[in-house]
Amino acid sequence: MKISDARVFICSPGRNFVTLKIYADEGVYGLGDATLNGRETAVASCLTEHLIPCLLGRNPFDTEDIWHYFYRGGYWRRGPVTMAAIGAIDMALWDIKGKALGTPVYNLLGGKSRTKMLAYAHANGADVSQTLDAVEQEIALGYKAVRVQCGVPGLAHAYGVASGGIPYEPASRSTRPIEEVWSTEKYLNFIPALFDKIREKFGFDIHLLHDCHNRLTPIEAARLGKSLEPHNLFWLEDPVPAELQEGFQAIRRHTVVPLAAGEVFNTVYDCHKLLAEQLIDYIRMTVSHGGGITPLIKTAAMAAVYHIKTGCHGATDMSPVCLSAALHFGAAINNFGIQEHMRHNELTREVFPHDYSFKDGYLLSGERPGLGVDFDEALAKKHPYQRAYLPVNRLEDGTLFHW
Ligand code: GCO
Ligand code: MG
Repeated sequence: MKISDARVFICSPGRNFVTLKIYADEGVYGLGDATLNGRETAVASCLTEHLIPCLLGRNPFDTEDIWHYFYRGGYWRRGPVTMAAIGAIDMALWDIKGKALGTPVYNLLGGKSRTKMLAYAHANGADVSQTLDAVEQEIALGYKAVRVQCGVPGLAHAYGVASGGIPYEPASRSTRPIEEVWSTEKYLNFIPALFDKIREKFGFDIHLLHDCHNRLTPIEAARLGKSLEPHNLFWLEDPVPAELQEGFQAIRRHTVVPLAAGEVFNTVYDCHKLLAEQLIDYIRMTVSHGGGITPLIKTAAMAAVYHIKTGCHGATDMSPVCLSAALHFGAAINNFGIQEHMRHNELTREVFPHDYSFKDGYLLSGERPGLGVDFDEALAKKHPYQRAYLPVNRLEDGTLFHW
């Protein structure tokens, strides 16, 4: 079998997606998700200008060698743009393999380690009462795990909070990034009381998660973790920016709150210390930004040595192709932990028809050969790419801060 062609599509059915379609000479094609929120055309150009020309003529079954050819063979290694491009190629090749062999991808990764994957939903509101309602709605939909984010009194915007009843994603289609204003003091004074109210209303049978979105220092994160200990969080996510892996040591010294990190990691070298020193409990890399199924299987194996489970990133900027790949990966590995589930809108679901499904708090990978996702090119064409930006964050005195 040979790769005969590969094409990149950028569409915007409500938000931008970059999709790679690789064609093999026996009429089989595979799909990969190359979306990098706010940097879509950079990945598209990396693929079309640099990687695809070296892919043509290769045997799509050689996923291991092709991955190393692009990772190790490219002198300029790593980085989100390159790794999202390599990740899309790898995903599409596994899709081709599955289709050519007539079996779902999980069968090629070790078969089923479980029948269903625990999923967490998003509940967010501008204030406590809206947030409590949002948690109630997600529980009513069947979720057993809910990530909770809430507006912070005194701040116009808080990370993860929707405005006007729409999901807080996607990035804004403004000419420049929106600027938000942040106060760690206001946030830290507010969050413990929020979780008091949630536990009071919903009890301890529901898993609760919370994302700090990189905004704390290690000692601030330790203080928050300690104050949330009575609430048995499933995890506290991205308490500090993980560029400094050692930054987690101080948090660990002071609190037993489970920690999750890794949605912005692109290779195992972004987290090898976090894993080997047991500084986190869940690794959040996912298939697209983590460079594909091929490296993620190995990262998960390394994590398993240290009792660390997976918790793949699954915001709507992972297209259904990536979510499906994450579910096949999650079905196959032993140390699956949880899967983020931010529901795609109706139009996205039409552009990417798929056979994975949600039932009673769990996601089920489909049974179709390959990844079980298709791409409606004609419909995608009707929704062309529009430049969009993630926000920029400043402190109240104007200092540029992490978003
Ligand atoms: C999450 C993430 C997202 C990111 C988004 C950026 O936990 O799902 O933090 O909300 O901000 O994926 O593109
Ligand atoms: Mg996050």
